[in-house]
Parts: sequence; C-alpha cells; structure tokens
Amino acid sequence: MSERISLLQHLTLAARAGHLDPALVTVVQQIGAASREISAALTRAALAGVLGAVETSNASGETQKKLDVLANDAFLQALSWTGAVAGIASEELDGPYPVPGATGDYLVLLDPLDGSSNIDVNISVGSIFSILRARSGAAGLTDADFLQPGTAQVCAGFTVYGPATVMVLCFGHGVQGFTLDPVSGEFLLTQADIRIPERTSEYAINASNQRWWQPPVQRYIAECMAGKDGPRGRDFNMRWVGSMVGDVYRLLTRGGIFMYPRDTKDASKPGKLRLMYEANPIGYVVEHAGGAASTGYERILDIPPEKVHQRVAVILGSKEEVDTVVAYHRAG
Ligand code: AHM
Ligand code: MG
Repeated sequence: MSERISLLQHLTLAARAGHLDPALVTVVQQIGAASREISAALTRAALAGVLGAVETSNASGETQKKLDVLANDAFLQALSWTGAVAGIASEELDGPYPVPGATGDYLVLLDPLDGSSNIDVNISVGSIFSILRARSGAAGLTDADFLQPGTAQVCAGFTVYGPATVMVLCFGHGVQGFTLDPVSGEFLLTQADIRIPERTSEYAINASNQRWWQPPVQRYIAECMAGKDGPRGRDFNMRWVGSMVGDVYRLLTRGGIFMYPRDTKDASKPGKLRLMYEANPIGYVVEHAGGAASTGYERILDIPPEKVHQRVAVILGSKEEVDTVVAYHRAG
C-alpha cells in the first residue's frame, strides 16, 4: 500500500472531521473519476482515432474537437448519478444541464477540456471545475441559478494532463495537488499546501496580440522586457503554453504572472477567457495559494456574473506582479 494519502482518504478524513459535506466528497470523487477517464482517452487519442474536429461548434461558436465532446460526456456521466449534483453548466453546452431526477445541493461548472487547440500537437491540456451551492432543486433550473460570484464557490480546481496527470484542489482553505498513479489508478497527494512565491520574474502572455494591448499592459510587458536595465531592475523570462491550466500549474509551482487581458482586437469582447469556467475557478485556487487574480480594474472573484458564457480579462499569479499591473491600470 502506498504511504501517500489518496484523494479519497484526504476527502474522507476531512468529512469525518466535519470540514466537508459527504455529498461534496462524492462530487469531487466523481470529478476525479472523469479526469482519470479523460487522461486515459488523451493518452490513446491518436490510436483510437479521436484526434481532430467534429462538425459542431460550442455555445461560443468555437469548433469542437472530438475530445472536447468526449470530455464533456465523461463529466456528465460521472456526475449525473450521484444525487449530489442538481445541475451542470459547461463551456461545451448551450445552457444548463439539469441532472435528471436530482435534487442535489451542488452545481458544477466545467471547462471539460481547456486548451483543446493543443491536443493534436501533444501539449498539456486540462479540465477546470467550479462547485457552487444550488439555490433550488433541479426543477426549473435556469442560468440564473449559476450566476453566483467567484467568492461563492465552495470548491474549485483543475486537472492538468501533462507528463503527469495532476489534480489541483481547493475547498477554501489551502491548495493541494494530487498526482494520478497510472499503476493503481489513484490520485495521490504530492503537493500539500501549495503557495505561490510572492516575488517572481516570469510572465505568460500571447505576445502576438501585442499591437492590440491597452497602455497598462504595454507598459508592464515593456518594463519586463527591458530587464535589469529597465525600471524593474531585474531580468524576466517568458513562457506561453497556450493552455491556461499548463501556464497556471507552472505559476503555482514556481511563481509568475499569467495574463489574457482585454485588448482592442475585438472591442465587443471584454477578454478571451470565460469568467465562470476558467477565471473564477482558477482565480479561487490562485488566491488561496497566496496569489491574486484581477481584471486589471477589479478582483475577479467579486464580479457579479451576468451570463454563464461571459468572457473576462484575466491577470493572475504572484501577488507582487499582479499588484504592479493593477497599479498601472489605476494610473491609466
Ligand atoms: P479553450 O477553452 O477554448 O481551450 O480556450 C482557452 C485557452 C486557454 O487555455 C489559453 O490560455 C488560451 O485559450 C490561449 O489562447 P491563444 O490561442 O489566443 O493564445
Ligand atoms: Mg478553456
């Protein structure tokens, strides 16, 4: 038997100590089960012929990959029988999915396969999840049930499918990382109480959008690039995985800042990433690991959501760097 604590043991001990509702334990266990299934499907994707796009688009009009659909189905199946989930909202669904016959206490919001443009090129992707309390039973479940701010999350996290499959989990006190043991099929605790270093020198942004960035972001990146001869007085490194989960896992591990800011490329969009499926759950994890998450103008977790598929500007990571970018936004 492994000496490491398994996800199930970790959740069960927390429930027995009265820190966790047993129904929530079931929900998170099932998220783990779906993640394990997706991890296996990704490993075999080329062999099973499930790489590439399908003929459909998601609610935001983006072309779906076969694995986007497969991952979405895996979560719906894993979460539908528990009795603990009243409804599910997903980046891949047009509207909320009321779990048939369920009067569970929880709502789950999902980006089933984040960074899916990276699948075909064998680069890390992930699943992101956010759990809210259901305000009513499944009957008559509408978008409005899901429109709760990020501060209302009772649990959030993500699974990154990289060289190792790791689930990062937060219930509002501490952030833990569990690595999937491919031999036993169990998630085992490998990173207890993850803390983001406050002061770091690594930034992540898609620099091909530079000509559309607004002045505060232009200023911040120009100063990073000026390195030790510029106002920041030190050299910075840059990384961009193209999967938010990959970039965020890196900054949880060794610090840094991740930005997908509002830009002028498409003035109708306040950013690329989705508030409910990406920014809120990742913002929750980052804050509880000692970091910060902002749009540049406001704390992400405080935003009153208006639509489940709403987009938002995202600036998150090491606190000192996020505070610097926020200060540049305030300065105009
Ligand atoms: P997706 O949910 O459709 O995969 O889009 C979100 C992804 C993020 O994971 C990533 O940070 C970003 O889009 C990359 O965007 P770009 O291709 O513009 O660099
Ligand atoms: Mg995504």
